[in-house]
Amino acid sequence: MHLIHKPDIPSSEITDEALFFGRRKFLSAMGFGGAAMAVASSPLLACTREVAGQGSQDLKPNTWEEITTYNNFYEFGTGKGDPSKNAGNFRTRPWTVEIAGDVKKPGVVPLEDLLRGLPTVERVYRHRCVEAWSMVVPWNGVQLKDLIARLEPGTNAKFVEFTTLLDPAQMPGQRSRVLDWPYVEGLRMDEAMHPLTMLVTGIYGRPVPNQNGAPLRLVVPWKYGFKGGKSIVKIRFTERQPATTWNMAIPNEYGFYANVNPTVDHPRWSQARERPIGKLFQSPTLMFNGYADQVASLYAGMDLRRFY
Ligand SMILES: Nc1nc2c(c(=O)[nH]1)N[C@H]1C(S)=C(S)[C@@H](COP(=O)(O)O)O[C@H]1N2
Ligand SMILES: [Mo]
Repeated sequence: MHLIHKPDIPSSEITDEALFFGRRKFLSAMGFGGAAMAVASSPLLACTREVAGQGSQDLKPNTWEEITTYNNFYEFGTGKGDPSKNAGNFRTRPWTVEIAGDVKKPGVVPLEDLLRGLPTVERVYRHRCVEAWSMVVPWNGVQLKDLIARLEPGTNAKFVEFTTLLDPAQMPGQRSRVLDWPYVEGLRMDEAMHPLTMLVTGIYGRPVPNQNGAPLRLVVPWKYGFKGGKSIVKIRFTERQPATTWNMAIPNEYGFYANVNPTVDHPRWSQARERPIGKLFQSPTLMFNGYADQVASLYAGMDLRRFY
């Protein structure tokens, strides 16, 4: 039953995102740990848009249509079109997040209060699924590190666990046992504190659509997409590495780290190349999804064939 998680056929939908680009003007390019990162300002949305990735990569965002109709969100079905079809009535307000574990400020917090006052960012990141397809997405949200700093984890907090919603009444996929529900993901504390790691609440300046993980999801651009848990209801600080859903389901295929690595094949397919959604041709996959300059140091001394 887990064989569903595999590369599939190309999508050929290409629509026009000129409207989005028309709103923004690139002002400058600046270094962000050595990689290409451009900053633009938008008079309409009054926010700063940063583009992060390796210079050799195409960082032109996919269309709204592509980003919101080609999804993995097994709670709403295993087909790429299922989440956009089945998540329409999913209720994401009101929403609370439980803060738990080794942290100074535990409790159940309304989402608005949790994020209130944190600096918002708009980041264009490459998004690479373990199934060897990729997209470029303009995410809106906050840096996870800013929230963590406010919550004040204790010194024994070595990992952060993210638990997502369990609600079979609203999530038809949870009525089948395709995965162990709820979907859980986790990061090491230094990964969680990395400035690239985001808690996402929007895409293209609009609220994040249900199928993309409303109202709150994780985005870690140097890791395979499955690390980015959708519809988060609990954030727990812990000393032990959390048991994460795909890693528990099929440990030899899905590691805890899940760093994008073209030299470590998935046991059932190569990870050397990827299929950019909306493009005709495959492209080579880059180490850490193009974010090696920023994140390789987090894994210095680790055997990345063992810790995949
Ligand atoms: N709760 C939950 N989060 C999830 C998933 C899921 O099935 N359930 N799928 C993951 C996978 S495999 C990927 S590739 C990304 C897809 O995000 P997207 O649909 O916004 O591109 O979400 C991840 N987060
Ligand atoms: Mo994925």
